[in-house]
Amino acid sequence: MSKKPLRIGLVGYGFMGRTHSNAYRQVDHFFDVPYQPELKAVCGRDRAKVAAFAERWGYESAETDWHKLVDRKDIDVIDIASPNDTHAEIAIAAAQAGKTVLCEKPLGRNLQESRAMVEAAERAGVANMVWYNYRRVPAVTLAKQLVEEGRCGRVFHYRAKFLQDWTISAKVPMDGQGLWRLNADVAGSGVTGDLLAHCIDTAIWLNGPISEVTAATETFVKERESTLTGEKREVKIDDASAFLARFANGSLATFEATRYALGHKALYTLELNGENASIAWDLHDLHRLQYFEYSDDGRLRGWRSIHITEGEHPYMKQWWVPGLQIGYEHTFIHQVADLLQGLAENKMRGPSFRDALATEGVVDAVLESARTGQWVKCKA
Ligand code: SOE
Repeated sequence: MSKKPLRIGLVGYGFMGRTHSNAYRQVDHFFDVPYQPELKAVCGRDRAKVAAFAERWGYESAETDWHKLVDRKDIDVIDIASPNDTHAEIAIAAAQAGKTVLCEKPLGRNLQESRAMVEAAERAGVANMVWYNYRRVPAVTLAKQLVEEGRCGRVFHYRAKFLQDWTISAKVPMDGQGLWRLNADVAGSGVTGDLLAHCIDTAIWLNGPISEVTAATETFVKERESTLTGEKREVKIDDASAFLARFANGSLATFEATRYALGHKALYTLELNGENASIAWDLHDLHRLQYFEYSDDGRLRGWRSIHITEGEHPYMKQWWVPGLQIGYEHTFIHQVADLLQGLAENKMRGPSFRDALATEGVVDAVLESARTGQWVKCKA
């Protein structure tokens, strides 16, 4: 039976453009989805690069002006995978044009942009989703199921960190592909919006709203050369960010992110400690979930290291046979599978723009607290 097409218009051909494109191409090989994604067009500023990307990934056409993409009648979904300073304008125009809007994280560069995006999507009544992909690591989805089943009981602690080391050298320039993350005008913030946003999204999903924070940030390298002008520019992003938080459920949390933790490339770890059970996960070992339950027979009680490859585990029935693991790119495929199912049932799976706004509220509070040295209440 032929499936209904879902015609995709992607903006951006960098790292995230590749992860999304791969997901659209792979999803129906593994998941029994109600729509068939059709790669209609990819849009980017550099004509030669966007044409090469279209050719490689099988997009039917390439555009260099996103306005044209949004105006096209043969496109159902605008997927924004371009740098953060483009998110709000494109998302708002796409919503007004009645498209389904997907956006890479973070939602906007700041709370104001993010609020405008939520308002535009909700006013237009269009389906929307943000690519916080780590929710869909099967081990993390299992953690969510365990929490929802009430296995942990009252939660006392949440702990998360996201450590990288790629900007330690003062010679790393800013601006241009990938390096726009070091320019606050483009990115909005540094590791708070880029890395801690992931930790915050998962934390809220697993443990509920965060009510207040107290934070410290640091910029270790104060000037970097711009690849665009060749001149030195002041670095205005936070290179490192750490905060304490209180959740609405009364639990206490610590969060840390940096790009200066030598030896760590993408060490995202999380841990939740409840009165009956604890859960821990590590992106460098993403196919395992660590679980400790007090009700186990005392003689055998200890941390279980669960290899998440069984058919009973979230998403895993669709993949290989037990014992064989999957990886990073699959999280995006899972997100597309959930997107297609949600659209068919008119019941979108999160994170929605509004869910992502809650994360932006925490990011904003962290940055304000780092500036003022005060505890700050989170508001979205
Ligand atoms: C930064 O290096 C980065 O690519 C983030 O922008 C992504 O969101 C994260 O998943 C991996 O690291």
